[in-house]
Amino acid sequence: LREHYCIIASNKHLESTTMERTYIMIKPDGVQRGLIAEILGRFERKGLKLVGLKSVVPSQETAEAHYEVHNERPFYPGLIKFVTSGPVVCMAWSGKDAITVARTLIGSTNGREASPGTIRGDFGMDMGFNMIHGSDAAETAAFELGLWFPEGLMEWDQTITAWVYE
Ligand code: D4T
Repeated sequence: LREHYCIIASNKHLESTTMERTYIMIKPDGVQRGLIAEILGRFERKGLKLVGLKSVVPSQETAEAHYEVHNERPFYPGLIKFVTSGPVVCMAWSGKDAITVARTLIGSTNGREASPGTIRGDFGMDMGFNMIHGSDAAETAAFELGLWFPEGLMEWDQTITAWVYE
């Protein structure tokens, strides 16, 4: 029993070191197309924990900061115009390897190439209207969560966690 307990204790320790938070955003096309519940439900059913949720019309400044890495690219002006054109849904999800898990749920950038079963693969047909954003690395997740949720995120215990992670 003692040995078993130690394994559980050490697994828990290991898991806590890989817990991540990621910034996910349903873009204006996803909102306009009525896909909020469909998209949010996929993250929820997967077992990720919701630690931030709101809807805003992004300001020019926030959109430019978010996409700063692309500011030399030809599609940048159109991208900023698009993302500031109406409401987006800002979400923060937490879980083990949450950044990669979310990117897998989302699928490749271009919906025509994204695998069926992914959000973009199931609902998207183009690059510019790809419905959703997900942080691509730990550093970008930290930056984006701070940018979109300056008020901070929710801390709460989700009772299903014991049935999601072994
Ligand atoms: P995001 O960042 O929105 O999760 O998408 P990706 O990580 O899958 O793709 P990205 O950073 O390369 O592109 C950001 C954003 O710009 C749009 N885009 C991209 C575009 O309109 N035309 C293009 O040629 C590219 C490469 C789509 C997503």
